[in-house]
Amino acid sequence: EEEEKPSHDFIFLSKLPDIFIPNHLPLTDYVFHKFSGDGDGDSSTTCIIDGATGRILTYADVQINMQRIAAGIHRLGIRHGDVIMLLLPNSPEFALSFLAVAYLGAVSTTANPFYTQPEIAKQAKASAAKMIITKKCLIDKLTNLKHDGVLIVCVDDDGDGVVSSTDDGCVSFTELTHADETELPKPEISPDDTVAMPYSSGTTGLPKGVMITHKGLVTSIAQKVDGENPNLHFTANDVILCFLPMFHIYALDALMLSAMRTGAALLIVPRFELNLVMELIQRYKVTVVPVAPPVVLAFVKSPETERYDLSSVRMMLSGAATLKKELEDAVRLKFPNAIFGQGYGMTESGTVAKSLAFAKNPFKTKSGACGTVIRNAEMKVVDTITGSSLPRNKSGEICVRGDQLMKGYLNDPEATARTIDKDGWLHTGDIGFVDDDDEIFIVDRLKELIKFKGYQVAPAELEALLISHPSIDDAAVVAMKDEVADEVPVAFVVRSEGSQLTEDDVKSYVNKQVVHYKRIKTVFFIEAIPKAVSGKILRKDLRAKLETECSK
Ligand code: 4UW
Repeated sequence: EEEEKPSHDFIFLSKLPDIFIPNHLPLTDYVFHKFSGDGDGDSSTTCIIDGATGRILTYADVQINMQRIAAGIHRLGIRHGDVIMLLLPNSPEFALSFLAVAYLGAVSTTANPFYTQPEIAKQAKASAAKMIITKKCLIDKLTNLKHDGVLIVCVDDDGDGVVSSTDDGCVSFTELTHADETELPKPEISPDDTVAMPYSSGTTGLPKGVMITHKGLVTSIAQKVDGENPNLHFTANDVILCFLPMFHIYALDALMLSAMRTGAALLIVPRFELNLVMELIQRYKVTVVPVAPPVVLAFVKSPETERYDLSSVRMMLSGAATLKKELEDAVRLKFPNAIFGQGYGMTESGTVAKSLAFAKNPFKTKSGACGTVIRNAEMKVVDTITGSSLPRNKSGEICVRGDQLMKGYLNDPEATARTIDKDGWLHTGDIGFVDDDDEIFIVDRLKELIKFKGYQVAPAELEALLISHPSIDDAAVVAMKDEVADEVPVAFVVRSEGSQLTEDDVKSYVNKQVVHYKRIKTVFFIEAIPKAVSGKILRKDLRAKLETECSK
């Protein structure tokens, strides 16, 4: 007997109408359109405030620097489609480099400056980076790459603009900013060219290069900040705080580029330090504070919030990880003048959802929701077993479709096909539902990904390291719940016969090879890793084991 199937998908849309998105434009033309011939922007307004030094760059400064750096990079042999790694902490140089690479039609692969030497080498090699733009204090981690012929550009640590002689074989960043922009004819760029290539493990496996195109990024920005009634209402009067890492899609797309599109000022801070951040909010009358859940916790727990004038803040947005409802309710009390809401996104898909509380004409929203699907996009929720689409209030895998999606993973068509199906739906690996008011609630994660304070930890990467140890026969890594970090990686290890390997041996072997948030917290020795016949690790069983047997 034939099963009864719904004849159509249940598709969810934004409550805001679709708009025209000029995604035929190269990214930098789109971002600075306000400041071009036919725009109404004032180029003498502030674009970037360097929180570390107080230095200010206007929109005119940023655009001329972008063009000069592009000319400088071109002069060093970089061409359309070449990959440049940005290995920089949050700084004006990060923003300028990203824009210059985009302007040239080249590709930025962004990496965490805290990565260890092997982590950097892996990404540089996989992405075939021809140049790395970095800081003096990080070049020791690049020695091998330099020997392999990768060009290293170094931002001077003193930042005084003096061209320092480069006895270390690196090009000085100042040499780029002093290049002649008239030397470079305006490069031809196609909307489908890759412009950004952050690394993400997606729903499974090792970190992969996520090819984000000009069209994709323009679409994602427009979905948030364009239109008569923008979903995320940034204006030229806003001062937007940016301590979230700019190498990650959240800050890159939803903060840096979205701020520039609207003519707002971006206050760049190298790292999150609560008192410094509150001091900056007070000094620069910050209006928008984008956060991740651990930062919300820091604000809520701090007895010192009273000592600062935080009344300028009108908007606080959280994203990148699950925010508990109690925490959201508590932080609202600390910022009574601010609208609080969430965004939900993914490296591969840009922003998926944004709270409509941030719209120019806002909607009422509920605490705990991570937003409503952005405009000019479609969302559906599918049954994880049958794949059929589900109606409101039923949980399943969240899928999204639209021009904002990545083009695919670099050199990995299989992983691309697993993530974006033949009908163009990107499968997020997140479990959630859409309620009667179009608000999305994420309730679980189907994919392997572990998120430590919103940072990605790919179990497969740690498993590969563990198995490379001569006394380890097999291993599996899963997330354990943690009060502060939300999730931490823990390992199940099968020792080889006769081995006396200890928990400390395992931890010190892995942990010196990885950035701090990938460090294994606890090791459990077991007889065998539970696996399906296909060989797939049964992570659910291990997570269940954690909750029952392993609570030590
Ligand atoms: N609630 C629960 C959330 C949430 C969440 C993300 O590291 P990635 O690949 O990417 C990000 C991107 C975050 C982001 C937030 C807001 C925004 O506007 C934007 O624009 C680009 C981006 O974190 O990790 C993706 C995974 O992180 C989880 C979820 O599992 C998702 O698939 N995640 N936001 N509000 N979980």
